Amino acid sequence: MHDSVIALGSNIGDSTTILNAAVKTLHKVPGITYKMKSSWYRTKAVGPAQPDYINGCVTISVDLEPFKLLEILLEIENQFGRERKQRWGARTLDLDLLLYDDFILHTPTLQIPHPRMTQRAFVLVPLAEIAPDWVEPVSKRLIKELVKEVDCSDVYLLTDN
Ligand code: PH2
Ligand code: MG
Ligand code: MG
Repeated sequence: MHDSVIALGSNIGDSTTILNAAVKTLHKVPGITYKMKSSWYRTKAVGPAQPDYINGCVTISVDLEPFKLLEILLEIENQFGRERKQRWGARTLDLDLLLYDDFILHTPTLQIPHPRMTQRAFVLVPLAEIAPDWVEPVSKRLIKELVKEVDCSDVYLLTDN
């Protein structure tokens, strides 16, 4: 079994409902054992102008290799009506494979750790809630240390978690 982290995001539709349903879907996938879920956060969009996101993270234990896990994540995104029109554009559901044990993988279709995770407060704030002592293998630094170095002022804990 391998430990992995998935980041979830949505900024089209009833985002909290979509994200909770996506977590339930992940839960049911053979080969995925769901471990912990962060709170949901409302976050200002990074990139082109678009509505605020709801973001969060889950930790899972997996019996699947990284490319198989990626394929499953893309299938679930499609199941929730994901359309790819613009890079970094608005979406009903985004599932990003952030971490997979301490693997470092650079391929055209999959990079682990997620290459921008160490700069993104909308990833690090929820992740620090559930995996503060995970070492990000490229920087070799703890999530709880990395989160101190990003501007978290646009990340708000949702009250109805
Ligand atoms: N995802 C993006 C682009 N910008 N901004 C926020 N706040 N949250 C996201 O999940 C997000 C984003 C592309 O994946
Ligand atoms: Mg993303
Ligand atoms: Mg994505």
